[in-house]
Amino acid sequence: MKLMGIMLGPAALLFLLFMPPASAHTAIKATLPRDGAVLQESPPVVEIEFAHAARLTSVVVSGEDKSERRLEFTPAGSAITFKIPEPGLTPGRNEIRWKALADDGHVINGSLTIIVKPDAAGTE
Ligand SMILES: [Cu+2]
Repeated sequence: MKLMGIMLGPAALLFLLFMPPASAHTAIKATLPRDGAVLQESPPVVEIEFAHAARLTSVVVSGEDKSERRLEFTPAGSAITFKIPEPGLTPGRNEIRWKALADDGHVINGSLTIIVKPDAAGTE
């Protein structure tokens, strides 16, 4: 019986793909109120602070009824900290989703959740 050895060529070398460093763009450093905060009422302002300058391009909020509402924010240009005045959060769970353009040109996005106690007075 003849053994027909099949010689596999030397294993193909794996070349590492060039990966841009993850630190090139920015990320959220802090928000106010913080993600997951439980409040008695909608906050007068929501602040988003990035680790590096970015340009916020879109902020939307969806509440318990899942309908999306676009929120205004300042400033319009590149900044570290953005303010969303009078977000008008509704009782229950509010998910605020943001998109931004980092200074390295990457689109970044994220969300934070703020819960307004459903039994808060003065809601309609
Ligand atoms: Cu980047």
